[in-house]
Amino acid sequence: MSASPSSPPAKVPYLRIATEEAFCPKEMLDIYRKILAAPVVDPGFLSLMGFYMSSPSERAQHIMRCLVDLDDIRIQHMNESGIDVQVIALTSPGVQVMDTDTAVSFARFANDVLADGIRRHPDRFVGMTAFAPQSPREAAKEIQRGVNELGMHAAVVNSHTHGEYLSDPKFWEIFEAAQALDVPIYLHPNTPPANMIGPFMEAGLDGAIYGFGVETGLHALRLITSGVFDRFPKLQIVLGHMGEALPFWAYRLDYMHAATVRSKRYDAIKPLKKKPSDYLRDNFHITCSGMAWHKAIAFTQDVVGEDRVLYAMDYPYQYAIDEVVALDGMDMNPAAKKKFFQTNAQRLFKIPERNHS
Ligand code: 1DF
Ligand code: MN
Repeated sequence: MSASPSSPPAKVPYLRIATEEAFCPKEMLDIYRKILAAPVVDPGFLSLMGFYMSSPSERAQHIMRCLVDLDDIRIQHMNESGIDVQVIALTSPGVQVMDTDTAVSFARFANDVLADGIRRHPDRFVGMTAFAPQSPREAAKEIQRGVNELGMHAAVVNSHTHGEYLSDPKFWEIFEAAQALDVPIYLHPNTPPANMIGPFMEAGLDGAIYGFGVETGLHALRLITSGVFDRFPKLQIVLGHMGEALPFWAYRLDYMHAATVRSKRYDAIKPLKKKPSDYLRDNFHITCSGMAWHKAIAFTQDVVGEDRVLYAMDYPYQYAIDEVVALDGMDMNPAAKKKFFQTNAQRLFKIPERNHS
């Protein structure tokens, strides 16, 4: 399957840095197979990876081939789609569906595999470190190792872990580590947890079409309302998929948050130092993964500022050369377009000059 372009991407006066790109060590598939064969399986995981790992469809087979490759296939696709640099993360749900011990050790293994790939292609790949929220202490240590020893430029988490959200203070040493290292955390989607997924599944809406966005937007909002950013004011969270729709919600979130605080309706909705939308502007960066849509990009730039909106392809799940061409052609001033494709990513992920291909 190829992303048949109407015309190939042209030479452009900016680098194209794609910031939500996935990989999967083939060893992770062995662990996933065991989890999928257990008597009780998380329904979202079964729906997502149960599908990709067993479907004979051309799309699933193609995605599986691309996911496990950190060499020729990936570089060829990057060349064909005009992507100069991929910022790569362990694919969702990563280690978060594993038991604690397996998750802790496999996060290390996966980070080593990615670091090896980056060593082979230092001009083309930038890495995010995976970690196991199941053990916040080990997670913080692995983020430190990933950044300090493996040269990773961010950390990645795939939304909930066994139904738990990082708004719970028991996870906050993860944020403490990221803030201290000055690396962003990419809050990537996962399928909704078991106690939420039913009505999504029966309608076939639990995956990337909608359930991902509802689950991950909820997670980001929980971070805001729980006071994570009052406690860690420098922390930067990256959201894909145009901010999982939160920019569109900004006005109502501000109004209803203030009204709810005033009426003391919920213990969980407490006064914050700033409005919810202020945290979106100060503590989030937003990528357009899966949303190659100029109007949505322009709206988001308007809400959070053009320094905080970045390009992402979501390779290999949305390997679409036409979308690169469409985004190159956006009616956006050249300075803003270069920020979007290149310089915002270079600044946020601290991508060095050597990555210029
Ligand atoms: C899908 C989409 C799968 C995204 C992903 O990881 C993923 C999909 C398993 O289409 O099933 O990262 N995405 O971010 O949109
Ligand atoms: Mn993705």
